[in-house]
Amino acid sequence: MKSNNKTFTLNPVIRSLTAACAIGGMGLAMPAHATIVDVSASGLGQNLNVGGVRYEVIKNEVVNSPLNQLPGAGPNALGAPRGYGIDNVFYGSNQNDIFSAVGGIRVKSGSSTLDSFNQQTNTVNITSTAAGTSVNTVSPQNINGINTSVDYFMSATSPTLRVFGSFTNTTGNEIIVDVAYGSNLGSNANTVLQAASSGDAAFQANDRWLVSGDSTGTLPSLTFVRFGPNGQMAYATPGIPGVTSGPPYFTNSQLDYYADMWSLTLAPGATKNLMWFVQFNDTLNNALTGASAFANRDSLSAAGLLAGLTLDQQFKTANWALPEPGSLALFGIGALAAFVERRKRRV
Ligand SMILES: [Ca+2]
Ligand SMILES: [Ca+2]
Ligand SMILES: [Ca+2]
Repeated sequence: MKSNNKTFTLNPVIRSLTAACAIGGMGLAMPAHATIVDVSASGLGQNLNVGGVRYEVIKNEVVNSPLNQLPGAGPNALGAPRGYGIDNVFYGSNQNDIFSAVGGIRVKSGSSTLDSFNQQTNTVNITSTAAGTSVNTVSPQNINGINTSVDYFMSATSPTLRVFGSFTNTTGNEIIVDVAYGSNLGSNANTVLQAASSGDAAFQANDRWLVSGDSTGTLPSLTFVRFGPNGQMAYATPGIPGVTSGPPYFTNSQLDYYADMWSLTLAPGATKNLMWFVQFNDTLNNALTGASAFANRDSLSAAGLLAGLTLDQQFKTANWALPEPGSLALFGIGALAAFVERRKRRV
């Protein structure tokens, strides 16, 4: 399967599926480039090269530490099953693996345990456009009453990954949902916090993004984008790259953990989303230049990083605030705003 200038590596089962579609011919109503692919834990996973980044072995049950060590998640990998995510990421001239899996979440509602998200039916939907490649949930996982999905968008125009989690309360009661997101970095004991959005290289809870690096210069700089201006912040950050983390969250002292925790209050039937980004850069300077894309939702839109998201999805994203009134046109809703204004005047 070829699409634009991106390379797909599909496992054999999917290759035959794709071939069957092609043989099926023009009558098929399948959207261009959309493919349902296998992400079963026992399968080979999916490999994608997009935007200069290689995302490798995307499948269920690959995300482990640090999320498996958080309170309520069980003591270790044996007691707490792994979750869906991207096992290996490669970027830049040095092709070392950047993570021990990234892009996974754990979810807890009420007094339940903090459970790993895995793709139900062991499938995701891969769609490619000029903007990038989407890897989307096909069937949400019901985690203790919360229908949960995790979608990725890999930009074709910058080395940037978007992770988009969606949470819908399927119960008849208001629920408080805890979401844990993070990764164990491949920079290990050499992890350093290089920069943060506040302009220093020190962590505060209101730093919207962090840049981590590798003191040996081997691995790229990683920009972890946590939330937008006026968006909902994490209520706890058990793991900060380059800052020693340990008790009460973790047994051992670690420099290479990134972990944020979010709390969402969901009315019956309500949906809220959380959106994070990871950007890969060869140098700290490039990371700082690249961070301008994360200034606000307008800059995200201009950088093509909201591609594929509906307005409804954008409006329900708790950690990125609604666009400023002056920028509504950028989101294609100027007409809607005018309509709302007219209604207001009529009342
Ligand atoms: Ca890995
Ligand atoms: Ca590590
Ligand atoms: Ca700071």
